[in-house]
Amino acid sequence: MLKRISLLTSSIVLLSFLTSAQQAIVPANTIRIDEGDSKELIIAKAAHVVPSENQMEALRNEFIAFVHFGPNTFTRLEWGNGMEDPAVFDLKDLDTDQWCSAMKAAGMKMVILTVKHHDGFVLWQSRYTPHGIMSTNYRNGKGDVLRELSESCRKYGLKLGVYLSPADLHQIEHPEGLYGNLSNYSQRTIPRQVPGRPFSNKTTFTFNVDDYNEYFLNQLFEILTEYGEIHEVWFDGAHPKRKGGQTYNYPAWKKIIRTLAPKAVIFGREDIRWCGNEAGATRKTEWNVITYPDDPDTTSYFPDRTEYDLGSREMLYQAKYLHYQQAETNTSIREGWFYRDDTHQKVRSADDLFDIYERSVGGNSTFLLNIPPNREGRFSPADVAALEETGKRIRGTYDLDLLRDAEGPAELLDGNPDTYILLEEGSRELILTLSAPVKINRLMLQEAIATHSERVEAHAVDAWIGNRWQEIATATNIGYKRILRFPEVTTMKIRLRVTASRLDPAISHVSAHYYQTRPPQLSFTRDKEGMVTIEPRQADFNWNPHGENAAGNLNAGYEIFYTLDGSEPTQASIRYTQPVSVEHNELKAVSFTNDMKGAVHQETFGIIKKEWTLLGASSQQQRHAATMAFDSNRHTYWQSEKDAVPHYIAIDLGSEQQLSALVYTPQTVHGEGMMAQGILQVSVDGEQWETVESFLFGNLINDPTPRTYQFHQPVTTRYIRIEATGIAGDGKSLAIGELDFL
Ligand code: FUL
Repeated sequence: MLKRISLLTSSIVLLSFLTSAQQAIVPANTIRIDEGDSKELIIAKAAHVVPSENQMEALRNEFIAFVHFGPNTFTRLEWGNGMEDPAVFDLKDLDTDQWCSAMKAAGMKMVILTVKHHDGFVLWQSRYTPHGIMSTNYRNGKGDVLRELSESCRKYGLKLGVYLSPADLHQIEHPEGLYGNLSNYSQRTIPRQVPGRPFSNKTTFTFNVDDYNEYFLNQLFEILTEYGEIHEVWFDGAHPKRKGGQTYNYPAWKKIIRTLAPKAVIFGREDIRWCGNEAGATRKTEWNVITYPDDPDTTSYFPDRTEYDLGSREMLYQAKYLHYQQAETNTSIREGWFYRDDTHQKVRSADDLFDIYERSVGGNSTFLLNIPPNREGRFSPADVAALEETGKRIRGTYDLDLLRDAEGPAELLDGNPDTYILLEEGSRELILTLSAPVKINRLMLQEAIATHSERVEAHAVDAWIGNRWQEIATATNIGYKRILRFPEVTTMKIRLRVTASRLDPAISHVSAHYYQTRPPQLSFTRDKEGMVTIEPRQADFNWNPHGENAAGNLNAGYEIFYTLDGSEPTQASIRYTQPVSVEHNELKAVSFTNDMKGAVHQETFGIIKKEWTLLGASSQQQRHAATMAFDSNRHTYWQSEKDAVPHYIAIDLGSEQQLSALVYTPQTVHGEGMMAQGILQVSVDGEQWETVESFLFGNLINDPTPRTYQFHQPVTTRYIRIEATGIAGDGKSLAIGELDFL
């Protein structure tokens, strides 16, 4: 039987329909598992774990912006070292209105600014350090990016969040730096008063903390009290370096945030978790009710959760605490988190962004997309165009509900997330009937998670076609939102079947939509002989980013065209029929469905590796031979023996070549052996080596995508040697998925 329930009557009705296992359980953000709890009771408890009000608000934002800006924008590095001269931040103009207008056009609801990245440089007028915008020429040292952005946010109706990096290389490296300086813990008043710079907010706090925690708390006080309401505080788990056994006094940080920013959710701690990758992938089943070994309300330990089966029944059975902690799917619109240039740095297409939007927002997660401003203080035109087009497609698809005139339970169709239908065991089906046929290829489903948690474990949708029900889509959980994608059907009747559930699920929304399917996105693979295969993009991430509704089956009847001279491919270019031989030039390809053009995919290939031979390597592990570093297969990799330093590889290219850049592809199987730093040597005889370049790659552990290092000037050589001088996370062995030279 269906239960029609509105919010007002829900608690009364609820009580009368609860089974005995459920009766004792009160919905809460965290529920403890007690010794001896049966599996059934654990699942019943999980089905009562609900988001807090702030978490619910954050879920409803759906699509939000990240802005990485700072010295790295000017040095073109992913990670700075903390000892940059502040003058490198050579900002002359800043147009935060332009950022906000582009975000609004994309349909974003909030922006999170990196007010301090790992290099420790601050983008606001902090009282507590000179290492920041106050020591640059921008507005004669009086500039404040957070101030300008907060004003633009008010103007454009966007919420504001702050990223304040706990890792702080300036405070680590500077002789008087506070990070890990082994200072004593003592009672300190926050904020510390600075003569001539009074605060208008007179709240004070006293905490027992050391120098770095005091510094961090003072800065939190500034950014949470002087820039209007802050809606998210983002604590990055990444640490390029640590020092002095520095620990973080998280209970104090939390106290300050909860007091001064009562509407803020905290990322990287109990409210919001990292989805586990920086590639824009969401798990096929993304549960937000997850497990903790300690009470998340009092613990300070929040490790990154990268398990694929997070929140599964098997995981829940091991729990000590069950907690609602939603995933944020964070990725960048450009290669890397900071702006580098408009020529080499790839920008995601609207096809790609819309696809990530559907998989993340429609996969029980929030889409946090980074758009890094350029050195003119603006979003580059390509980024703006992609944002505008993505917003247009989201509105074009989801603003129109094709079931708006359907007959069926009003609670599902009224657009009110607080009304829902409770599906009891034995009748977990819903039918929606239209008076005229509609063409659809998307379905959006929501559960009433604020009151009933996430309960659906599996579901299927049927359409009435040719006088019978035909299954058109299946998926696992729903939670806050599930978007189902399927080949288009024309129908007058839709049926939702919940096929597995944790207690009775409360469905609050069903709508149907139509998206004009685009020609497929493409991918390239090149073999050792230099032959490139072009095909529709498959999951390039082992989390199967396309989920069960793989994009592949949505596309039919497309053609692929390509160019090798750098020009934009059209239907007049060469049609792709079989693998193409690509020397070291740029391949651009695009797919067309009739006259509709897909997103251009491009890649600059390095010299062909057919003639390469190994001259020598420091060591190699079993099954990970040094030759795997250049076998044109990024799934195999060279791994050196631990501590066999220096780790190096020397290669004979077979003939003299002119090289202008090195491309390092890390292995992606595990986080070990990332080449954070190295030198490049050349030789005339393969024996005597001369160093010609040294390179630095940041953020490889969280984002193990290929890195390109452009040489200061081209080198002509037959023999090349690469030596790692630094491994990420102080690793002891080196791994190389693939090496290429452009
Ligand atoms: C990572 C950082 O190391 C990157 O630089 C970036 O800020 C990203 C959002 O998080 O872990």
